[in-house]
Amino acid sequence: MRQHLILLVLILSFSACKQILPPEPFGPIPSERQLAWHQLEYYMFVHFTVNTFTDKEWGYGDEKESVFNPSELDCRQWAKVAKDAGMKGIIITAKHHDGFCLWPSEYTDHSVKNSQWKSGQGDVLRDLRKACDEFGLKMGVYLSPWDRNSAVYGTPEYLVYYRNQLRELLTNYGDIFEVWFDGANGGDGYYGGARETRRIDNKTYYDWPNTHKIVRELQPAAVMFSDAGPDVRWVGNESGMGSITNWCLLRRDELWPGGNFASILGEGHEDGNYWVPAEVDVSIRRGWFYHQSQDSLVRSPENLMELYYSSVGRNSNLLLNIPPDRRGLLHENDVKSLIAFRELREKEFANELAKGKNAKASFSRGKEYRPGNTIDGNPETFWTTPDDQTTAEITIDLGPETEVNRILIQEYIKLGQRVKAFKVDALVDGAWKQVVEGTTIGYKVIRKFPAVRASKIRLTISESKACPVISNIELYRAAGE
Ligand code: FUL
Repeated sequence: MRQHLILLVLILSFSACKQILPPEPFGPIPSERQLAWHQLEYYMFVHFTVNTFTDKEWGYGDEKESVFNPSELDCRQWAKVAKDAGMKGIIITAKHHDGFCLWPSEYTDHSVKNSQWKSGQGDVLRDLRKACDEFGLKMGVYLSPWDRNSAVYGTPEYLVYYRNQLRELLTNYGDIFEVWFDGANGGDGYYGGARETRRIDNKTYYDWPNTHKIVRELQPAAVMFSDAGPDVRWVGNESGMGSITNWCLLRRDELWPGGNFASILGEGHEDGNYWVPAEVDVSIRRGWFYHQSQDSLVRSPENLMELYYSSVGRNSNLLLNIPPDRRGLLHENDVKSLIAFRELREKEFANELAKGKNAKASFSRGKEYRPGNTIDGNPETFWTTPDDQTTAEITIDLGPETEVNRILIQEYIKLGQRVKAFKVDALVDGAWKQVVEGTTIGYKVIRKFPAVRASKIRLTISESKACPVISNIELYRAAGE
């Protein structure tokens, strides 16, 4: 009996030794807060302030507080729409460049507390917090560094003011998932009555590292956005276009908010030494703020679907701006379009075709890392190859010929972003036909191709920085070509 036991222990420890280890992470990897952010994918931007009532995009800073007077402001409506639209959170312009605060800041009179709205007793941030909690949404804040109202803007004293406001926002309104630091900076403004032009050196003036410390201290789970991160970067345009080649990596120390880096930010840096993924911010209308003249110029559901492919489909998150109108409500036209976009998206990705099928690979690291892990619906399992194998193919056998025209691919980014080039082929009438050519993958890519009747789909990783680690592949037949 004792001998049997010893034998069993020996066998067990032998097989434990044989267990093949996963690859080591390669290059920079996302932090926990960045991983959580990636999974949000799609959330709402809300631009709302005095501009809504003055019909401007950038307020000068001399607007009377009394102009802010929404007749039916209802953050519940915003949150309900966001939820119904399939969004995961809301980021609000707590303060835009005009300096007007949507919360009753202790540090200025230029806020809702001196407006007509709710006789100065209102607090948009408080209302939004409640609404986000009710609908299970995350909440984020935009606090414009440029302040055209503040008399001290341009002096060191302004930093104290700015940081005090940041502390208020990060202390009094529950959990914040993202803090949005805009890059627009300096120029003419009211500045407490000076009415002049003030220029600042955006590389040094804001002393960003010390502001970042406040966010880490008060909201350790929040990511910080700016042109240059530190956690999330701007995509470099406001038209909704993620870059096809998109590294979640950046040589962050070479960049700063407001610098002239738009052309770099789409692709990121292949050799970046920090994980700083891209966020696509874009408005459902021409302007960021509400203008009645744009009521008929709301993006159509089909156009929003294109934005989805060029953002989420290109390894970026989508921050879609829906500006409340003068009532303080999201306009009917915007709501209609958003909800129809959700329906379109659901239809587009209704029938996943790869799950439960058979997958084979040219190389595999061992059974824990088998090719089937890419189609098991579990984001924590993945297919990978031996360490020295940086090219490989994985083929999904669809069984009977099946029409396909979309592919979704995800790397297991906890181990870094690795793939530099890939292609997709379909086996049509016994011959391989290339349907997609791609570069990077990252958290997620979704690619369209003309519908084919295929019995097999093959993904070839043709270039990778280290052995490829793929967690998910999905195939769809969306309506249309
Ligand atoms: C820009 C700002 O100047 C716009 O007004 C808007 O807030 C946009 C999201 O960022 O830099």
